[in-house]
Amino acid sequence: MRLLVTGGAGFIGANFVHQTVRERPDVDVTVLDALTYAGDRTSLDGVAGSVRFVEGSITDADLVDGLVGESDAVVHFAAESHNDNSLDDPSPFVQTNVVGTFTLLEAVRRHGVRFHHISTDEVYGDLELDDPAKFTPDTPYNPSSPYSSTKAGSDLLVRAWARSFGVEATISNCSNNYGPYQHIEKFIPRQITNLVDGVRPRLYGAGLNVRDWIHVEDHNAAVWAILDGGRPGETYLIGADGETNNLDVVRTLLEIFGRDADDFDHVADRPGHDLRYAIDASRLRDELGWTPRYTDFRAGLEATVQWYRDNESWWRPHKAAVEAKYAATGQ
Ligand code: NAD
Ligand code: TDX
Repeated sequence: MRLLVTGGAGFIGANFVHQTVRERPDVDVTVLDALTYAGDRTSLDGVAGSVRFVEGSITDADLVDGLVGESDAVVHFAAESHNDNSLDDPSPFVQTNVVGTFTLLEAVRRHGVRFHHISTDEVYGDLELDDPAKFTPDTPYNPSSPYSSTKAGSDLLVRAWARSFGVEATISNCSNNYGPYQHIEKFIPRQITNLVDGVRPRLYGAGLNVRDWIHVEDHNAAVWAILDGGRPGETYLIGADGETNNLDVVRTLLEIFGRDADDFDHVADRPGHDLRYAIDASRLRDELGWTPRYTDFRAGLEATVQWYRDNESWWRPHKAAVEAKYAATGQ
């Protein structure tokens, strides 16, 4: 199988490429990545000999057409992915997430290529803290931020191309990922690298917002289950029943670092901050037999802390600039 992976130099995409090279030696992987601030070619160093890397944008129709024409399937991770950045400047979010996905869809339509679209639970908006409900594939779309609205737009394009043009497409909407190679602008690696530097973690608002954490390896195993057995036109929700509020995540990290439980700061809240996400992954579990392997969140966090300790050269060059940007918004 010839597989085109967009965004393969980013967090989840790079982990997907590592997992694929490790577990699927019959798959011939090409990565298409624009190497934005979020892409890092060194994240693929361990698999460089087994993967073809093409630097370019998913909005480049000619480049995309050529690469899709040489592929049997496309897994589409590439995106602008950070909510806080989308509040500062939504423009690249519209370009990459909406126009880029459209560009890929037109190419897979022309060439009759299987397409899997990676998306987020944030397209469903948020839930109340005391609501027993979780997101299901039937939950109405209700995105809050420029990021989640452009992801919602891209999902709807995929649904329309599947229905109107018969494109063989599947969609997955996953909850918050953690693990190696995550950009240090994101919550967990930001706090881990703060703690490595002896800096107090930064909690937006009261810290009661809930995220449904899943290890990136479990997300990517689910993506492979969908590629192998997913029904065209279908949406699969991916989550591992990992609901935890941000305060508890920070307290667990402080404990891992041997610091006092109150050794953190509350900072300015995110405008429009979604309260709670929660995934019902029954379809994925029942139809495709997927189960998560990383069910001990604390053990997963300890391993992730160790990864950031062992790979300081990967993140250190970006730390000062990331923190300077947050400081400008009081975060
Ligand atoms: P990331 O920001 O770490 O990586 C994104 C990658 O896409 C980078 O390598 C970047 O260079 C590349 N890219 C950006 N614009 C591009 C363009 N125009 N052309 C080609 N490449 C481009 O993101 P991530 O956290 O790995 O997220 C990957 C996907 O998973 C996204 O679609 C995101 O919406 C989705 N998702 C993420 C999470 C999460 O918790 N991180 C959860 C659910 C879904
Ligand atoms: O310093 C921080 N302090 C803090 O309290 C940061 C960076 C974040 N937060 C909070 C905001 C959120 O409630 O932590 C939570 C997680 O924040 P992010 O890591 O920015 O993730 P989130 O906004 O939930 O979105 C993530 O999950 C869904 C990914 O970035 C998205 O790409 C994905 O779609």
